[in-house]
Amino acid sequence: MIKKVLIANRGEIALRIIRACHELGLRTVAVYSEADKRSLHVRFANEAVCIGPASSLDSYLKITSIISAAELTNADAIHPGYGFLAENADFVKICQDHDLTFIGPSANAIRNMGHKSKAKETMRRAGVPVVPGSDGIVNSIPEASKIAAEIGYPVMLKAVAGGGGKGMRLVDEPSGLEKAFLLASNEAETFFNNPDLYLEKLVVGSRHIEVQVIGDKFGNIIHLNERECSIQRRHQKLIEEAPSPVVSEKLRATMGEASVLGAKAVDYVGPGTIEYLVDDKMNFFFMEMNTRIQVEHPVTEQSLGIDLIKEQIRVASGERLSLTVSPPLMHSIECRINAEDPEHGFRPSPGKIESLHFPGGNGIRLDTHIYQSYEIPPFYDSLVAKLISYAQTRLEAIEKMRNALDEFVIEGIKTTIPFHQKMMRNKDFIDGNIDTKYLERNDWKNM
Ligand code: MV4
Repeated sequence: MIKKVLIANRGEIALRIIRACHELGLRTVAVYSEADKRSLHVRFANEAVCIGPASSLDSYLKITSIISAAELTNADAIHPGYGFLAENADFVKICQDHDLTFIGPSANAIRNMGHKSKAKETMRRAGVPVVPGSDGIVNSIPEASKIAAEIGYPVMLKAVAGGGGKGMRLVDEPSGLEKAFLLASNEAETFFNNPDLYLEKLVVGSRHIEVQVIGDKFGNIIHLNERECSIQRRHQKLIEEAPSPVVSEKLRATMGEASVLGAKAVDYVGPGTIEYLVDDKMNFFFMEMNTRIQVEHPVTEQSLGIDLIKEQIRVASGERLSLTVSPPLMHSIECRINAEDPEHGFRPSPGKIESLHFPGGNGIRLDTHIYQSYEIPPFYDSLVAKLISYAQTRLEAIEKMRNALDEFVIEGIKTTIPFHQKMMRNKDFIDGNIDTKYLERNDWKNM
């Protein structure tokens, strides 16, 4: 039984988790860096412990400080949120060694899905469609060129320790392979301390569609439909929605069933996401599995009328799944409001919020940690708010989002609100004609 939860995170997700804990009657402990002492997660948790200076490496990523804070406050569980330690298998083991319940999947599941070519092999064996490519690591340039010739160009070289686009290279023809291999391998070594690469065929005209799954400790695993996440910029999602405007009931069932098989293959516990590339013929291919609660979980929640964080805590404490598979009830859209200047290449724009007005009304949800006179520190992620709309139809959800963005006032910093105001009036977005390259091909200012 969990009684007191330490939240090893900051910002909007720390608040989101604190609220869910309090609804469940659980006590909460916030941890914070010196830069976050005026943050709302510190005020709204029952207790708060300062764990170090501003730098993430010395605070939110510092395992010894977080474990000490949990022991000092007698917490019995740790919720990692997303980012930071959420997908660190060593951290899960250390929690277990200290009799702390890690609110998330097993260390094994995290490790298995963190190695991208092992993850792909696990999924392939479970019956999940994967992109044709190498069986595991490609050890040399000659081996890579042999496999590339077999499957046909263009191909992608990807880092096994990668994810999110780093250490990834597109190769159009045989002459480009050697250079791409060396560059990708070097980048992988620099970013992940692991130069190993795998190779696969390029999937063209693709959308990013992901399936939410959730499992309990009794081996029950269900899927909770898909999210469309194709509006991205440099591998950063900007808009997500549920359901996808292009997924039929039949495809939803097929992708859902495949995702459950994949999650079962790693005895998955808690909420997780299976990411797919979906090509122009609606073939879907496994890309990676995220073994955490994701930023965009609210669109699934608002589409189904559920609370994923509460369910995550319940299954971590050993309860049976209480959710069931059901078709989307509502359409929900999320706009990520970042402290960035979209007029200048989305460069970071931290600083003091001088004036603030929140939108509201029927079908609007706002997950945020900001308040008037709050100072956004420059050390962390630029996400300052998630604006979520939900309605019976996609068009109504877009209309509600448009109004909410127009009402939203944040002065003192630049935000991505003007970008979203444009997108919600863009014909291609309204028609659902979007793919992962949309923002590369189109300058948002001219849309
Ligand atoms: C691909 C691909 C096309 N073909 N793999 C990007 C991040 C990483 N998770 C995998 N990524 C891709 N892998 C094959 N075989 C295109 C991408 C990709 C992408 C995927 C999802 C969302 C946005 C993207 C932007 C550029 C490339």
